[in-house]
Amino acid sequence: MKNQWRIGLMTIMLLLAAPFTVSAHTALKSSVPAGGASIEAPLHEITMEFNTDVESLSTFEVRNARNEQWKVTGIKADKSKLSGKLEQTLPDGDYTVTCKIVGRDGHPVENTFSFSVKLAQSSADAAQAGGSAGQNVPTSPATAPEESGGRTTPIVVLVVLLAAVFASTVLVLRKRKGGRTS
Ligand SMILES: [Cu+2]
Repeated sequence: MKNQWRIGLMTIMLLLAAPFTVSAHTALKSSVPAGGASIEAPLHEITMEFNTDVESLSTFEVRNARNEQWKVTGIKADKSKLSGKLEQTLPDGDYTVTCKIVGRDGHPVENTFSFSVKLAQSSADAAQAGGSAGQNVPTSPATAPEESGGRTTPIVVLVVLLAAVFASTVLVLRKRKGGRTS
C-alpha cells in the first residue's frame, strides 16, 4: 500500500511540473497605453513589457476598429521591452495592438490588447489634419486570432492539483495516526 501512495504522489509531482513549463512562455505583462485605457493626449509611441526577454524578431501592429493598419516605425526589442513609434497621431477611435513576439525559448507568442483615443477637441483637429493623409497601410490580411484565455488554464490545473496533493497528504497522515495498515 505504501508503494501505491508513493507512486501516486510522484505522479502528482510530475503533473505539477507541467503547468510551470507552460507558464514559462513569454507573455505580455503591461503596456503603454494599457489595455482598456482611454487616451486623451496624442500618442507617439507604444511600449509593451513582457515577463521575459524578447527576441529582436518580435514585432507588433496597430489597427483601428475598421481593421485598417496604422504605420508603426522603429519597432525595437530591448530586453523585455518592445516599442515602436506611431507615424501619425491616432484620431479618436478604438485601436487594437497585436504583438507577435519571439520569446527567450524561441516560441512565437501572440498577444492582443485594445485602447481607445478620445482627444480633446483642439488637439483632435490637429490630429485629423495629419491623420487623414494616407493612414492606411494595408500590408497583410487580418488573421489575428486572439489568444487571451491561454494563461488561465494552467493556473486552474495548478489549483486542482495542489488540492489533490493536499487531500492525499491528509489521507496519508490520517491513516498513519489511526495506526491502520490498509
Ligand atoms: Cu515557450
